[in-house]
Amino acid sequence: MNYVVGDIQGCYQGLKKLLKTIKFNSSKDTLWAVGDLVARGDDSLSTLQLLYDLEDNFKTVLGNHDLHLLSIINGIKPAKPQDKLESLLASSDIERYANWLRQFPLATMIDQHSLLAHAGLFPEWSFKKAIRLSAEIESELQSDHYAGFLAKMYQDTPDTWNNTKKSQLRLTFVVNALTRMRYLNTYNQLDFKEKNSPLQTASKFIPWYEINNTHQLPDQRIIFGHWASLNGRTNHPNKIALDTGYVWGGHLTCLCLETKKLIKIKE
Ligand SMILES: [Mn+2]
Repeated sequence: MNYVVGDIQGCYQGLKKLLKTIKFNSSKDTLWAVGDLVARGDDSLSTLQLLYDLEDNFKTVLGNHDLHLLSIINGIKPAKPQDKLESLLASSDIERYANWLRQFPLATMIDQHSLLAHAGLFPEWSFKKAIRLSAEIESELQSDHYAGFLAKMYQDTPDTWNNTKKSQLRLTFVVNALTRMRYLNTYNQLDFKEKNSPLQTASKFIPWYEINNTHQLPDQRIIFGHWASLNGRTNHPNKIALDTGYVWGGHLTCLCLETKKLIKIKE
């Protein structure tokens, strides 16, 4: 079976409980994650240990917190106390985890019809385009100069997509769209200030998944995390939100690709 789990964020006990609930068989099943494996939860170190030990039976896309961890490890960003990363950062295995994490993509196909990306799919992109753009980031992250790439990545602009510009700014937009996006305005500009659910938000902010993507085919679906305040609701059956805020006292949600069932656990 293939299972896709929402944002784990260092919630080791929750992850263990989920794997037990779905009777996860680490020699037969594959666990996919939407990213944000670490940060804010109680035990990011044990979480990474468990996932790392699943070897080829675990796959993920990277989220903003995962990239942030790589930046902390490389001295680009300070660790925030609320991320609770102290024991992970102090671990003698931290370099091994960093080198493991930076092999993962920002967007990937998990079956013929399903795209996985932490924040979602920018509405002007096809699935193929997202995969191609993710590959541009992968080659940066997997290079020897990846810390230099991370150092230049932190900014909110450009907020519009410019297809032709081959530059660091183009890569910054790709990272932001795939790992941080929630709302756009009517000009398809990314907005990073608003984090609430659409029910509590002014209508000038449009959730990315409400914008018609003319490239998305009827049989294609997008699976994403990152947005806990959605609590799994998009009202679009082919845009599947799996972050249901376990780390904030909500549920850890998991989709079984074969049975299409959602499994939810609570602390
Ligand atoms: Mn996130």
